[in-house]
Amino acid sequence: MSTLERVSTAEQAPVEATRVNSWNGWDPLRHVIVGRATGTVVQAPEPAVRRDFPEDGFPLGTWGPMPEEMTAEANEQLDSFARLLSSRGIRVDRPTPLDFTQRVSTPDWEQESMFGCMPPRDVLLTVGNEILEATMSYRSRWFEYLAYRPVLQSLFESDPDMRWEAAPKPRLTDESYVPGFWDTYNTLGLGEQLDKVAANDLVLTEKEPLFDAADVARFGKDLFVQLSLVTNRQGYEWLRRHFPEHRVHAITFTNTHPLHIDATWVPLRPGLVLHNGERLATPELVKYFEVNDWEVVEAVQPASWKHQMRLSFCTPWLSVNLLNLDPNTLCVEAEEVRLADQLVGLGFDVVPVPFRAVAPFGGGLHCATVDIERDGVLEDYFP
Ligand code: DAV
Repeated sequence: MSTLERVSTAEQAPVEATRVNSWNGWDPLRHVIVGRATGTVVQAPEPAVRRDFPEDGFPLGTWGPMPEEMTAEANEQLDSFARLLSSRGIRVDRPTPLDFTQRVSTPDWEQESMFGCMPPRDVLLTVGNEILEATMSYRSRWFEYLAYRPVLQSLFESDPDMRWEAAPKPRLTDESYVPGFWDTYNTLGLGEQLDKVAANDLVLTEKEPLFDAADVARFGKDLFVQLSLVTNRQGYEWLRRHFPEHRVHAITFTNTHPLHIDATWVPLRPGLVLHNGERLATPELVKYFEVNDWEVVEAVQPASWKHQMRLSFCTPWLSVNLLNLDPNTLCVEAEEVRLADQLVGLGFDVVPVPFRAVAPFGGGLHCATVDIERDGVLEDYFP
């Protein structure tokens, strides 16, 4: 049926066909979710996380909406990024914000606030035709999936092959967290902290499976799961059993505050991974890539972030938090000129995107998006 006939005959707008399909981070992008800054709060303290920004009006124990002017600026950059993607023919969906200042509870706990609907990459994991809602491990993020339900519902209605999955909702009782973790951890020296990271002896216990979607890096048949402050071994184990057709690896890096893999070990195209060399990979991981003829390139230092770190819990290494439009084209934060030069030298076309104002809302260009459709099929890049 032609578009014209459809318009003239349909009383209700027909559901436009969509296809959920994405196996890796580099295949040509067709359809994506872009987060929103609207309503984001500096969340109330909870066992898993404590915000402490004494210089910026939110000392430990206080919480509340992000400053209005910061939210507006972040939304401008997110909206113009969404327009840029649309102008390249990529379909863009957006989450529906809730009142994130509201208190939430389950039968086991109450939490004074929620968080927001940036960054979507933390909450949703696309593997092939499946979109999986992560467990999350912060009580403030327990209900965050609700912001994505309108998009997921419409994908479910328009794509008969979409698999819509949710990992078991965690209880998040006090037993899921190491008591007094932050008081102890913050007094340790660098070496002791790194030992704990390597042993994944961090804030989460092994009481139940916990993971954030952004701790999973997708390389076709291989999925790399970073054990972190938000992902425990049980979370890895759940993912391993959930994706029996994949090789699922648990990995760590020398990062004292590991939170998501996508500013550390970043797939750029088949055979090329960008590495934040400040966070060392284990010899086993490096070897796995090398024996399969992958090149591991160390990223140049990030540009200076000066005063742009206000209320941010990310590091300047958001520089490497890139979004591939296809295997040859990368969206790079506009001020990361040296990184852009490095990537051009590696043969990429670079699309500069102003995105600094989004960082305090939880991430960069990769964090702020979730793949819905990329061309391509499941391939084994580590045969
Ligand atoms: O600076 O490594 C990145 C957060 C990505 N979601 C960092 C945090």
